Amino acid sequence: MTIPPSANDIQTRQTIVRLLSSMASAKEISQYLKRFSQLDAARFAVVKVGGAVLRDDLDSLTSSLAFLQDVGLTPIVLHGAGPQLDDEFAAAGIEKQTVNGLRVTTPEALAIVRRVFHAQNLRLVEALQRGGARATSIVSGVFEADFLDRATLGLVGEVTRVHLAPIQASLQAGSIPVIASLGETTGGQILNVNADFAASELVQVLQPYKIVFLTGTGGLLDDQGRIIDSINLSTEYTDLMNQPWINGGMRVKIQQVKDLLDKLPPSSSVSITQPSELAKELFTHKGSGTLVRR
Ligand code: X2W
Repeated sequence: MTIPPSANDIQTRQTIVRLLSSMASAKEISQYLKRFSQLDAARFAVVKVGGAVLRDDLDSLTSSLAFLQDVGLTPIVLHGAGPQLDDEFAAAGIEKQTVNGLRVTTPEALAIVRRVFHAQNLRLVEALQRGGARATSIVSGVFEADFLDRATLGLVGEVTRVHLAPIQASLQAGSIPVIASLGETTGGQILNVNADFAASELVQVLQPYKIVFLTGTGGLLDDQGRIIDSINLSTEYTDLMNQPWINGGMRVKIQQVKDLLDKLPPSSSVSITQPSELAKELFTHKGSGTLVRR
């Protein structure tokens, strides 16, 4: 197989070839590489990284993303910071309050949200740079937002417009855009935006070839705690949502993925996996984690 010229370090090339050939045939991997390389950079992949992944799996995440850059591909990364916010709220003695999974955000809480998002963003960018990758920190300028429900949720935003210029600039420089899910109103008020919602808005604008959610669990789990390979929403959605073993978090996730896929072309799919499986998900027919189709 041919590795694009950006993988110019012999050792990196050898590692890549070894890693890939252990997952699937060279022919299979080459097909995907070729397909991805022909796409416009902004159409390759949006990877949403949950805060739990940043906390528990930063090394795998960093090497998986750097690996993509080694083979000449630049994913667009959007991250959350949920568990880190929980910790900081607890440390500040602020009680966590959520409505439908969204964090009620007072002005005092927003100060923490901004600080934590900046810190987590920088943590990932610096880890990528230490791992030899190029990465650009983007904590503002992408998500224009409006108050979602000011009376109930306070300083929480829903995205009204996505500005691609900062992302395009990063991609043109061959640098991985690492985006925090903070929004800003036209009046300049910063708002806390749920990272899955922000990812969904970004994906609707970009319509990338691959949409990947990296989570701590590495996929959606069945009643035995095993990862479900694939879900076809058109035939399985109602049945799945009626299962007693589907827990609250998973119900919300399935609902969010369905809402997202409903707004995308019928051929679209969403992959839910873990960082160490990202290359397998992207470059093999079998994939990894859970593939959700419409
Ligand atoms: C989220 C933003 C962080 C997030 C929050 O405050 O927790 C709202 O709920 P994960 O790690 O991707 O869940 N915002 C409004 O979504 O992070």
